[in-house]
Amino acid sequence: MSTTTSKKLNVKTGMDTESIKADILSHLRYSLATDIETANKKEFYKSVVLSVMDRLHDSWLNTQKEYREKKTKKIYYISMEFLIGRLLDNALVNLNLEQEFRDACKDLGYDYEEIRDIENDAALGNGGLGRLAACFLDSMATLGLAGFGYGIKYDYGIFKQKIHDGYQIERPDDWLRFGTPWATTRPSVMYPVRFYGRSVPYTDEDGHLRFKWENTQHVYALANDIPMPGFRNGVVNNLRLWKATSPKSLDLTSFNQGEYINAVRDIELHENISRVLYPNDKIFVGQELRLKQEYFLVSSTLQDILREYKQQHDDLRDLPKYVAIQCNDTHPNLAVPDLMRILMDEEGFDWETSWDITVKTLSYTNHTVLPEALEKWPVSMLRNLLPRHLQIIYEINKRFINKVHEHFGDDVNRVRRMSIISEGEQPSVQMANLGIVGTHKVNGVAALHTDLIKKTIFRDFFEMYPERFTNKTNGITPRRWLKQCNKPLADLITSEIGDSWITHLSDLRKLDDKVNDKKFMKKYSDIKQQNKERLAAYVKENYGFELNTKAIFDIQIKRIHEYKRQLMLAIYAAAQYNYIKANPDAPVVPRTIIFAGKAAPGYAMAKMFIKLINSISDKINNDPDMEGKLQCFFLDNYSVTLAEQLIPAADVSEQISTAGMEASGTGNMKFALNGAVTIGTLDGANVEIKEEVGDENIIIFGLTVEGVEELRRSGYSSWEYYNADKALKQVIDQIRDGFFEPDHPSLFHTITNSLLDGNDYFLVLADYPAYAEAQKEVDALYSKPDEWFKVALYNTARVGKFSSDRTISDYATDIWGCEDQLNKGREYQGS
Ligand code: CGF
Repeated sequence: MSTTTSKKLNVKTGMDTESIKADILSHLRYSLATDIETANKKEFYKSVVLSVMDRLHDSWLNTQKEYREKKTKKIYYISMEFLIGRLLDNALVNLNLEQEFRDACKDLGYDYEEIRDIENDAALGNGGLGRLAACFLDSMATLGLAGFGYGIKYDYGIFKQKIHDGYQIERPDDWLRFGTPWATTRPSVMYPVRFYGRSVPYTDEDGHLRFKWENTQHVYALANDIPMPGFRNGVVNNLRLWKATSPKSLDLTSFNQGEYINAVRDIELHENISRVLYPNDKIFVGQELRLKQEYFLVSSTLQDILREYKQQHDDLRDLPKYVAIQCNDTHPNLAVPDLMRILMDEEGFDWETSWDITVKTLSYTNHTVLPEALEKWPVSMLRNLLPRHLQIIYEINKRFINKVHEHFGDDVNRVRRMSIISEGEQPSVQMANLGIVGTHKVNGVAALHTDLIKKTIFRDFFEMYPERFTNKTNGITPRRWLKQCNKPLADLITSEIGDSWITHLSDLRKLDDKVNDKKFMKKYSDIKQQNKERLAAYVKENYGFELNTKAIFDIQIKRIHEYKRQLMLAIYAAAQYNYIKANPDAPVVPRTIIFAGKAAPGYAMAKMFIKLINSISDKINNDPDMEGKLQCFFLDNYSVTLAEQLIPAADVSEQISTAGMEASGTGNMKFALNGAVTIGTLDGANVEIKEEVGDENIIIFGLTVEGVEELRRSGYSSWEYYNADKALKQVIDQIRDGFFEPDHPSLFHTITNSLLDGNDYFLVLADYPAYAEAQKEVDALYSKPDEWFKVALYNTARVGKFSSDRTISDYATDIWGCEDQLNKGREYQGS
């Protein structure tokens, strides 16, 4: 199958090595004006990607055409974050062209791995929320759903983290410095996004009171499209990322010198909207630029959706039949008033009709119960920036409060809790409340989390609208998180049970039978060892550290946050150090503890944790008594690409959040799939992982959600725990007294104060004794390799539920009303 797509470039979209080579050479010459003799690696990488794009374009266009012709219901996933990482491997895996491209690179004198490593991660996200969105795009395409991502093309993604003298330093992530060959700019798809102005009442021809949003300022949103191929099914969906551009280009003749400079500066200001991703995870900061970004995303996306809709359908009242819009967290929840505004002010519908369409079309995902993460925009800011929207929000609230009265009677406190507008000194719009009232489905991201939101933060709403609440346990794409990142394991599995698991992850259950197959188990454990060695080589090359590959690789990678309790693992590392020092001849199971993760730049405590981990690491790694027994490292600049190296090499997965605080987690799923044993609390999706793998195959410790509540209620005193556990007390004293930082003995007082005088809100001390016991269980199990690898294999075999294909099928069925699109024969069935 080789068709000529562009005569000028003489590019052929053949699937064989020879035509791929021809295309790479052709792109070097005709797209990049260089040649194989003079090109550098970056240019070679670019022409490789352009050659991949050639092979995607036909399917990309055909997929869209098919959706149009069949009037397929479209799913729009709106998210401020898409943490897509690198795309080359993923595209080649999904196109089934890995070998051909490898061979082509080799024949042209390049090593594929080296070329792949040229690609900057598209790090347009903070963590779980953005990575989830990326996994969902992969699954929607793989399941053949007409699913489109909508986000922002930030010039700067999540900051680059450097460690200097043990401290986190942030550097801009200039990922677009040399452009990205994956994105196609579409000058024909550009929309004005309006801000400021005022809402002006008028009476229409039928005598109805209506409103116009006037005197606005605007910027343009310009579409940049990135193809999202499904796994070997010919489907290519689209991720549309908006870039802010100025309303008009400069007319040089009309400016004198001063005006010219000001005008250029204005362009800068407009374009600032898509300049940088906010690096805050789970903390609401409330800056106007962020609000602008959110509306910029919502407004451009809704304009795009409705323009497309109108090209295919006549009646906007059918919108919910053909369109489902999922808001990823509250960030896109301005879609509620914006869709209302468009339907009423621009399309002339009355309130009731507009409301009916809006609620039925939209749905919203909640990702956290942490109150500090919930968005509350000051009314004053909205009044200035989006006056018409604020007016609509007030009207929504008025009508809603009437309903609350009808439903619950005159319960003033309840009304206050449920109101979309909070009262107080600075009244604000509670975006979660707006999302619940203005959409037809609200979902949590793990069973426990969904139960919690029903019982706690959204309890009143659940009592009023029980049918709106639903659980959709998160998932991960098996393509990236097994097939791609752990090729040796993927190949072994395929050789044993075939490759249907790639799209039907539950088929991995067939591996259950292999636990008694010695030959297989040998191969399985060898692969873990190989992966550890691969990681060691990577860490040596990139960080200069020497990992002990005979040790347990014990890994905690995630954002640095007090509730995730990196501190607990750091205390454990220090306690092990003390133990080895005090018992130099005692046998120990060697451990290599690895941390990675970024702290929000303004989160002082999290940044102090990083420094502490580095100080403890220095102490351990520089002490000859620890050799062969204990190591501890903090790897800087955690990214999707680094995760792809770390996860396949992990023996132990640290999932140790305070129960009730981690909504789901998705790293926990990736580790388990790759055969790491979880040490964790009964929090988030750990609960469901335990159900799937079996109690014997996961190491659970510590307080449950109820235990946490009970302990807090009955009067927790961290001092008691401190005094009761000698090893724990010793470490806390050392941290407090400067043992790990002799030149600045009081450096870590903020940490020890929060643990003791601050009464340890995250219950590190309360859980520590159980954690230390659980770590002993890890040691004991690891000392019996046969047992260990059985447990590991049960993890690989039994976590099929956590495929994002399952998650997306659940959304399609229960929220988006497009289950008919599933299993349309487009999906890959395995060879
Ligand atoms: O979303 C998170 C993640 N850290 O971004 N929250 N947010 N926002 C949760 O904390 C995780 O538990 C969850 O897995 C993830 C995706 O739903």
